[in-house]
Amino acid sequence: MKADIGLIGLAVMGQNLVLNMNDHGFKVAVFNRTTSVVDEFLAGPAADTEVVGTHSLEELVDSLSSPRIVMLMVKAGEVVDQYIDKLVPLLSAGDIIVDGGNSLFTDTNRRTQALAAQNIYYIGTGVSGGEEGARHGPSIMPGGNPAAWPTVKPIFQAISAHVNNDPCCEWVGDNGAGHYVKMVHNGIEYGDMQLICEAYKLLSDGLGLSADQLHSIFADWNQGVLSSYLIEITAAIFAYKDEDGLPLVDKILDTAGQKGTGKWTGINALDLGIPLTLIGESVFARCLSAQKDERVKAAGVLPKRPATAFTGDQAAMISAIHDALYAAKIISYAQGFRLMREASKEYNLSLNYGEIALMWRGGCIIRSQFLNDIKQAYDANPALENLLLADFFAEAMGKADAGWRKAIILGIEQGIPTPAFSSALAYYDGYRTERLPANLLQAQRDYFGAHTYERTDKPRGEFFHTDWTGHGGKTASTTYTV
Ligand code: NBP
Repeated sequence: MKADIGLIGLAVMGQNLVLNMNDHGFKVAVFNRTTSVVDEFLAGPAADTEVVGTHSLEELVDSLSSPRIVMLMVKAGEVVDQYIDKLVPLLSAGDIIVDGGNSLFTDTNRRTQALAAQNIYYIGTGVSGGEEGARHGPSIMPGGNPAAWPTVKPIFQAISAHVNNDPCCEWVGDNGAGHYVKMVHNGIEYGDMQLICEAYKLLSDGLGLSADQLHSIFADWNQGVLSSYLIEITAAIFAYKDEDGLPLVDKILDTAGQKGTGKWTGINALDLGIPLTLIGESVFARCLSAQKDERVKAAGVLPKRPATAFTGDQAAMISAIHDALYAAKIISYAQGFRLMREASKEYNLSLNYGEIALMWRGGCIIRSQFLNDIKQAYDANPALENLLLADFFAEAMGKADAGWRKAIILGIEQGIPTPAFSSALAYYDGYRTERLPANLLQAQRDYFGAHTYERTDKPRGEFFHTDWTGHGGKTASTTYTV
């Protein structure tokens, strides 16, 4: 019997997805560039399964039932193009190539269109949940050529995570939509992690709490509105002791790595002109952490941070830090969904925000209770401009406001950096300000560059230029928005 699907790339994600598919009754043929990995996989984790090993792409393609589905789980970038070039001559019209790696959505746009012209259907799908998710149920975000979806759907929805029997996998949209949504998911993941790290630093350095105390606080927070996979693993990390009985987290070097999806999200937000400040700060916070040697040097050169020990009500401050984390998290998702709204318009992705929240509710790294609230907000109003305008979130922001500010003040007083908490607050305060100081900014632009301005006492769209110095010209610059 021929295999239902072929998978190329037997690293951690590929191997676990194959075993997951096998568990759900699908017959999978596998290939890997280093073919010894195929043999090791069959002799090891895939022993006693239906998995078929192959040692060439020809053999892989021949082993598949028609229409053939070949899924790539390889390093994103050129490697994907190289495999596509090798596979196309071996495939027939109507066959399907799926890229499950973290590809840039513009690459997926290009590949979907180029392959459609050759009658090969292409799907670019986000797969989230890491090793554990891939093995037992990831969140899967497919987009690309919709003609391929009915063939792939039974496999993907069977192996994905489920919440209340709903699969965390639904068709996201055309072309690079799946990879776009996965990119924003990863950006939000950067934000969630940075927010937790800022809460950690305020609790440990600001309030002087131990890892065991932090474990209890995060375990407690995991029972409430912050309940999520990342809070859960954070609680577990604080409880984990090294061989000498001391918390392992204290011995880990403070230099963060990154693979690029957070940066892509930030770049795209700049391209689309959408404030995505929290994710941006989270990417930059990782960059600053990576400058370890320079920071150590600066710590010796610059004045020490203010040594004001906390003397207030500790329980109240812990609660304030909780509120800061919750409010800033709402801002992060509001910004992320606002970005997707713009992208949906700009790239014709027809994104369904409620479905996206549903897909992220289980299986993936940012899975949380909170995504139910987002789903409900979009169910109530699919055209919602910004999550902050939904009653539920507007009310939540009102309740968290005071604590959020107190937590940031603690950081400011003690010199503990809270870039994500603070930039989120700046966005919030800006978003609900009717009159920002951009009137002055427009005056400056008109003063030095004759860039013109609109007036509060004239209709929108009418532009004025003033000769501010009395010796400027009357010619205005062209008015356009970048
Ligand atoms: P890696 O991203 O480490 O990729 C390893 C695979 O790529 C191996 O099969 C390797 O073959 C193959 N490969 C490389 Br590297 N260079 C190649 C080349 N020049 N030609 C052919 N094959 C090449 O594996 P992963 O962590 O399992 O991730 C797979 C994809 O899924 C990536 O796009 C990743 O970003 C994405 N992803 C990863 C995670 C995660 O938690 N790890 C989560 C979600 C998505 P070899 O064995 O011959 O070297």
